[in-house]
Amino acid sequence: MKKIVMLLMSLGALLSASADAYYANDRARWLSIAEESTPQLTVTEVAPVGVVEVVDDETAYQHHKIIPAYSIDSLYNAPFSEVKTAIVDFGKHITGTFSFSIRTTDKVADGPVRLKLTFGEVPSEVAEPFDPYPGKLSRAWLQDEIVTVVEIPNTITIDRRLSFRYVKIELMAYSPYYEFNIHDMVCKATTSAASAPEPLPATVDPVIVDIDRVSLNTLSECMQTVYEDGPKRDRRLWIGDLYLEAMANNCTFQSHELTKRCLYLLAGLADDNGFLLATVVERPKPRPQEKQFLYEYSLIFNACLKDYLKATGDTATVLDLWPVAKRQLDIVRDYTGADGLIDFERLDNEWWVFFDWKEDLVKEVAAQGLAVFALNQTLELADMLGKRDEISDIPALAKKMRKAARGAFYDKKKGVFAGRKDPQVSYASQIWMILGGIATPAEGRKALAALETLPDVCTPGTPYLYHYYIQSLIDCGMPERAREALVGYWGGMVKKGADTFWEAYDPANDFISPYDFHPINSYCHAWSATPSYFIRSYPEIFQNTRWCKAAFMGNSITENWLRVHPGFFADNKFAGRGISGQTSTRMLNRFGKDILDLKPEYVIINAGTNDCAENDGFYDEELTVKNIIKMVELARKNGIRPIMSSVLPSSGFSWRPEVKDASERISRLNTILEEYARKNNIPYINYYPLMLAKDGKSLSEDYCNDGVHPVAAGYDVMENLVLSTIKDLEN
Ligand code: RAM
Repeated sequence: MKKIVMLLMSLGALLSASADAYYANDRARWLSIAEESTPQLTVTEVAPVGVVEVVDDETAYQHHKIIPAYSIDSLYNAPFSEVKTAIVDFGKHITGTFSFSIRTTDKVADGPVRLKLTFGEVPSEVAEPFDPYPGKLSRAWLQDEIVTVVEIPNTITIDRRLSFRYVKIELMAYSPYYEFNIHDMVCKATTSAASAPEPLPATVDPVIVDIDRVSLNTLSECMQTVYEDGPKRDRRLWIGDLYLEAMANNCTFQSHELTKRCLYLLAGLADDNGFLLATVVERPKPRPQEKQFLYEYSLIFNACLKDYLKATGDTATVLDLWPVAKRQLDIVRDYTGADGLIDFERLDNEWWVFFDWKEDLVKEVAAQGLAVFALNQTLELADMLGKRDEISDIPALAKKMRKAARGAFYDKKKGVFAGRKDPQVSYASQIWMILGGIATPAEGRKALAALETLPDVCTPGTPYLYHYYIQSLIDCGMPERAREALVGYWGGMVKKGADTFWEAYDPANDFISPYDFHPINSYCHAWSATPSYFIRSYPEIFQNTRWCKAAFMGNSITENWLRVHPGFFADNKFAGRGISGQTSTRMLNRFGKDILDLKPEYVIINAGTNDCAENDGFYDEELTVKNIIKMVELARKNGIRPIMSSVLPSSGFSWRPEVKDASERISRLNTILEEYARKNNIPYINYYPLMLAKDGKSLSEDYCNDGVHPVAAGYDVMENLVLSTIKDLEN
C-alpha cells in the first residue's frame, strides 16, 4: 500500500526525456481506434428471486449466512411501513442499473418516502455497518444510496451502475397518513461478452464445471466497455487485469475487439516518455491515472500483445503497437546492473513493484524473474512479427540475467530461491523464477514442493498471484498438483458461496482485505477469472480426470434421485445418468457416451421398469436381460466395475394401464438378473424386498406417491444399500 502513495514521485532519469518524444504522431489515431473498437453492451433484465435474512454463523464465510425468508410477491404486497427492512436476493451476482417502483395502496401520498438502499456482492455488505469507515479507499465505493421519493406512484432508477446480488432496503422516513408498497425491482444487467462459450463436456468433474461457471460469470461481468478490474471497484482498466482477462477471453467469449480497444487505450495514453501507465479511467474521457507506474504491469503489456496476436492473427494492430512494446524493454535495460541483476533498491524506490497484496512480501527475486519473463515474451512476439533484429541485444541480456539470478538467489541445499538481503521464502519468488525460465523444471518442482513443507513461507493473498502459481505448476510438470491447487483455491471460494470470484482470497483468513475493510474488497474481480483459461486450455489436466466414484445408469427413478438428493451425489462423487422413460435398449445406446466416457470406478445399472411398461411398444424379457448383460460386459471391458440392481416393485403403471401383470414381470426379471449376478460374481443391490408394500407386489406407500417413483424416504433406503455395497467392495 505504501507504494500507491509513492507513485506520486518522479521516476528520475528514466523519465526525463523531452515531452511528446514518443508516439506523438500516433496517439490521436490510436485513441480513435480505441473509440471505434468500443463494444456494444448486451442488456438482460434480471428480477429478484426472494427475500432473505442474514444470520450470524461462525462457520459461514465472513460469519454471515443467508437464509430464505419469504417470497418476493409477499414483499411487493406488504405495507412497507410494517416491513421497514428487507433484504432482497437476485439469485446471482449481476452488474447493471437498478430500478424499483413505489405505489400507494389506499390514500394519496401526502409526503415523501425516504429509503436507504445498500447493495452487496456478498452477505457481509448487507450485514455489517459501513461507518465509522476504517478503510483506505474512498468510502463512496461502498454501494449505499439514500433515495427520497416525493411523487408517488413512481419508478426510480439509481443513477450509478451497481454490482450486487443482494439489496437491503431500509425505511428511513415516511408519512403515517398513507400506506405504500415497494415493488417491481429489476436490474438491467450489462456485459460486452456476447456469445457464450461451448459448455464443458458432460464427463467433466462437476467441481470443475462449477468453477468454470463462476469464472465465466466473473469474466463476463468484468467485461464492460473495457476489461474492468471489478464492476464494483475500481471499475477501470489495469494492465495486469487485462492480461489475465484477455487470456481467459481468448478461450471463452473471444471478444477480441475489447482487447484491441484496451491495448490501444493504454498505448495512446502512455506517458510522454513512452512508458505505460498501469491504469486508465474511461469516463468522462479516457485518461490514465497520473504517475501510476507499476513495474510488472508495464512489462506485462508485451505478453498481452503477444497473446492477442496469437489469438487473432491481427498483425496490423500488433505492428502498429510494436514500438510501445519495444520501449517497455528499456525499463529492464535501465534497471539491470553490470552484474545482470535488477537494481531492486532503486526499482523499489522509483516504481510501484506489486506482485501481490501482501504487506510482508519480499519482491527482489520476483522482480528479476518477471523481467526475464517479459524479455522472453517480447522475443517471441518479435519472432512472430519478424522483428528480432530490432531487439538484437535482448537474447544476451536475458541470458546474463538468468545466470545472475541463479548465482544470487538459488539455495541449492534447500532447493528454493530467496533474496540476498532478506532470505524470505515466498510463493512469488519460486513462481517467477519458474515463469522466467530461470529454474529448470526439476528445480521448479523441488521449489514448489518445498513451499508446502518449509516454515514461514509467504503465501499468496490474491488470485492474481495464485494464477501464476497454477501456471508455474503446469510449466514445470506438476499437472496433478495444479489441478488440486485450482480446485482447492477457487473451489474453496465456491464452497464459501462465491458466484463470482473475489479480488482477495486467503483460505485461512476470510477477512483479508488490502484496504483494511473487507466490505470494500471487490468480490467480482478480473484477475480471479482465469480458471476458465486453465480448464479450457489444458483439458488433459482439468477435464480428463477419473473423478467419478460411481455412475448411476437408469430411468426416471435415477433422474429424480439426483434432483431429490443432490447432496448424495455431490458428497460421494456419484454421477446421476438417469433419463426419464427409457428402456434398457435406450440405455445401452447411450452407455458409451454417458458411462464409458465418464470413466467412473463403478456403474450401478437400474433398468427394466420401462421395459416392463412397454415404453418401446412391447416387452421382451430376453431382450431386456441381454441389454443389461451387454452393459455389464461393456463396463467390465473398459475397466469399470459393474453393479447390478433389482427393478423396484410396482403393481402397475399409470401411463400403461393395459399392463396387468407388472409385478409378475418385475419379479421374474429380478430373479433372472440376480441369478446372473451371482453366477458371474457381480455385486447386486437388492432394493426390491426393502421397498415392497405389505401386499407383496407394490412399491410401499411409505416410499412413493404414485406407485412407481420413490420420494425422499425411499431414496434414503436405497442410499444405505448403495453405500454399504460400495463399502463392502472397497474392503
Ligand atoms: C487493485 C485493483 C486492480 C489491481 C491493482 C494493482 O487496486 O483492484 O485489480 O490491478 O490493485
